[in-house]
Amino acid sequence: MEYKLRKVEEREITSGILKASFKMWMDTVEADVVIVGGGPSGLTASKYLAERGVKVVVLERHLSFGGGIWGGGMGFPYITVQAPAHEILKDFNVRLEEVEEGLYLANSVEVAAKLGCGAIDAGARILTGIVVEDVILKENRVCGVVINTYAIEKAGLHIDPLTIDAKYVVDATGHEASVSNILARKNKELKLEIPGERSLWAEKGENSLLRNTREIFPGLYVCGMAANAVHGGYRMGPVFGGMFLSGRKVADLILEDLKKGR
Ligand code: 48H
Repeated sequence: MEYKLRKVEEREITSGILKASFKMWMDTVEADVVIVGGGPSGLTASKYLAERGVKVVVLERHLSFGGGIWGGGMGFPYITVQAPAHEILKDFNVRLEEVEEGLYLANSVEVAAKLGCGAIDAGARILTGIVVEDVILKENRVCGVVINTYAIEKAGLHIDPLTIDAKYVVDATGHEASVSNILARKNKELKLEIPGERSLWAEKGENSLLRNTREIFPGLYVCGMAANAVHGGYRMGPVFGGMFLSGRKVADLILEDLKKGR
């Protein structure tokens, strides 16, 4: 390797970035599935959909994906995962240590990084710094999302949003269940009651999460912690098996729907 870099002009830098970004955005005005939230459940779902050839876009408000994974439990960088969800982490090449029979530990920083890499390598497009502020609602069906940049939202600027059409939208926004709450709040006639999550009970929270992972309104699925927030399920602390399996379940449900041509 010669330690001498090619000469570069400022206009080459700017035009290169703009060309790639416009091309990417033009290819993002419609998708098969928009997943809102780049946490563990959303990233898991995106990998299993993308590797089956589904056009998936993950929209994440923050500049980094990973949601609540990074910090492990109270900042101690490990998470626990119960069988059989550890098999999902193996698909992402995450290293696991079995601490009790069927109970595994994984490093939270490794999990966050590898979930993102796995999703991207499978073909999912992850857009960070993008907030979903509303949905497109037509003829009693969610048909896409209304987006803005996080910078615009945070600055409180009155700048109109853009949209992405989608056959399915997944609310993977965690404790907030922000997409489902927006739909319920803005469209009272739909009579969607969203109670929010309950206090902590790990076993119950994890089991209800999988039952609660489903289509809650035509075109809108919920997965991950949002599924429990929408249905009044318990929280569970830093055990993540349910999050990964919920992501896998929502991908399987949507694949089934796409096959039926719904
Ligand atoms: C764009 C948005 C928007 C929006 C939110 O919180 P997450 O990690 O979600 P899950 O459900 O995949 O995982 C939950 C898990 O991390 C957790 O919190 C657990 C297990 N808690 C247990 C307990 O007892 O506390 O990720 C959701 C992501 C975040 O990155 C948000 O920034 C993002 O969604 N997000 N992105 N537009 N409107 N709302």
